[in-house]
Amino acid sequence: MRTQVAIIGAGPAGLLLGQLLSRAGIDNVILERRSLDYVLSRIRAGVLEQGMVDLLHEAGVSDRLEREGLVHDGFSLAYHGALHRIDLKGLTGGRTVTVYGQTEVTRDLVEARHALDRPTIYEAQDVALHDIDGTSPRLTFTKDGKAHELTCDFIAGCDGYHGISRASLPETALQIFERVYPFGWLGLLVDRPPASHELVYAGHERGFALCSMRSAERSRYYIQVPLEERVEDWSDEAFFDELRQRLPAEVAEAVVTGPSIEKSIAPLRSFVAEPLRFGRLFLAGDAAHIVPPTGAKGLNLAASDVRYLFDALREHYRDHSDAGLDSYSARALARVWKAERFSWWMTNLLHRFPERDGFDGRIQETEFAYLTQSRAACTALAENYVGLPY
Ligand code: RFL
Ligand code: PHB
Repeated sequence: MRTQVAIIGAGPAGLLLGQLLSRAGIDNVILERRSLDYVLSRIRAGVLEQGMVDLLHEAGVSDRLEREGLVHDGFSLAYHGALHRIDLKGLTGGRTVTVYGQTEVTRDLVEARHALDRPTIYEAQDVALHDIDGTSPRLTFTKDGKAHELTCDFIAGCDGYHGISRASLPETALQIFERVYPFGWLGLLVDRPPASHELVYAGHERGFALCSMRSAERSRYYIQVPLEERVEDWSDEAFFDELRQRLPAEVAEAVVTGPSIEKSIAPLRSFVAEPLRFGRLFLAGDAAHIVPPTGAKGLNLAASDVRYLFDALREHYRDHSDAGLDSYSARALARVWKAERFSWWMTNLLHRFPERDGFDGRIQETEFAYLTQSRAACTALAENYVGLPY
């Protein structure tokens, strides 16, 4: 088998890159380790920046998003019971975010790929990368017990944090920057109307809590939990009890409980591997970087990487210029690091850190007080939350 761009991973990064390439007439094949059902059932992020919405539009996959996505003009921060609204639209000259689940983005991209009849090989096992330094890199894999080989011009490593692309590189080729946080988020999805029509991010002495949503009838809630916690030990009642204790009274009273349809724990991590290019392999999305979910940036960063990588590949094939490929890593990383900084900052603002002392606590309180009193501070928060320009 031969293609122009071999994409590893059918998450949002791989599917979006595939869609943009296919529409530009650039041949591509996606290899995915999991089954289609598994890919479509993953519950993850929910907030899209305008830049990502625009890119989905350019990729021709925004019809349902435009119908069903909820445009949010602002969100609230709560701290020890006090609520403070961040007017995203007012503070950023009219910019907003759109609440639309990653699961839906993935479904739209899978359907669009199917409509274009482009190949995705699901349940591709033992994917291995070869000759990434040469002009004709190859991937080998097995499918249904049979060995296959895929030759290509370029490999896009869109296979997430636990993928094979980054792991195939010699350790000396990479510089790793990492921060592991001593807690995770326990998330719960429920078919009940959200507690508030906008998101509420709450800092509390019992720990962080977040009220989010997927639609007017489906809510997504998160609470900070210690890393050792097991999801089996959290009944829905215990979850809602803890959630309410961390929210301001008016929000807590509006939480409508119900049986969970999904419940899982995600650890929090900041991570960047540099650079994003090795010969003919390009890393994009979670394969190269992770942010804690507090700033709602993980999915959006996958989209901005894909924006830069797609432009670079199109330039290569259409304009016969490699300038974009040569600058891909530096361009993408410049934006990645700004989102890393913001996500780290917002995580620090709102979480309870077990090892922290009184000084740290006062600094956190003061950071929140400053936000409630300074339009400049809120503007800095808002411009990062809606997404810095590509
Ligand atoms: P993905 O979505 O992880 O997709 C990677 C795909 O690659 C496949 N794969 C392989 N395929 C072939 N061969 C191999 N050896 C392979 N190894 C892996 C995987 O099966 C998968 O299909 O990465 P991508 O496309 O870069 O997209 C990034 C986003 O998914 C991610 O940034 C966000 O979802 C992060 N994230 C969240 N971000 C938010 O902004 N808000 C959230 O609430 C939020 N919650 C989450 C999250 C990530 C989580 N992870 C990674 C476990 C919750 C979780 C649990
Ligand atoms: C979500 O709805 O899953 C969500 C929203 C905002 C975040 C993180 C997750 O910051």
